[in-house]
Amino acid sequence: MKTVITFGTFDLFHIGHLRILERAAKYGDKLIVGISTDKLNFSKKGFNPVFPQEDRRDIIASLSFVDKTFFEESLEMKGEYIKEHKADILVMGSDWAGKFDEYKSICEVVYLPRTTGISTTQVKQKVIEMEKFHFSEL
Ligand code: C2G
Repeated sequence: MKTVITFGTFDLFHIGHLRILERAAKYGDKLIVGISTDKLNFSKKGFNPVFPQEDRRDIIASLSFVDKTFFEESLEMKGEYIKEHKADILVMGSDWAGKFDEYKSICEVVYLPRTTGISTTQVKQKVIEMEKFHFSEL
């Protein structure tokens, strides 16, 4: 019985998010997802996610292959979360490659390639451009 843990903001849930969670689930028998809180996002990016943490958590928790969710309050607490949830494998996207190697002493650490051509930032930009086009047509 292997437990996989992964972390993310998962704002404006999109196909890249779905794909990494699907692939993470295949590394074990149980998938646990830490959802970055609004406060953590504000502290690391300087702005709040579009969707509040409870909504982001509920969307992830509704996926059939996600067994458990919790709020990730701090990036530095990863080791504690890994131990608390008895995770055997930490899976993260390749944008974090090498960043969590220190946890190799307590679990396996796997970085998976990101899905190309999509990100929350790109979705936001696309909506802004579509809005501009829409209003210029009026
Ligand atoms: N992801 C992906 N492909 C994309 C976009 C994202 O595989 N096109 C992956 C990221 O690599 C990450 C996960 O989806 O593993 C969640 O991405 P974000 O919501 O952007 O997460 P982030 O804000 O980077 O928070 O402790 C780490 C943080 O909680 C990660």
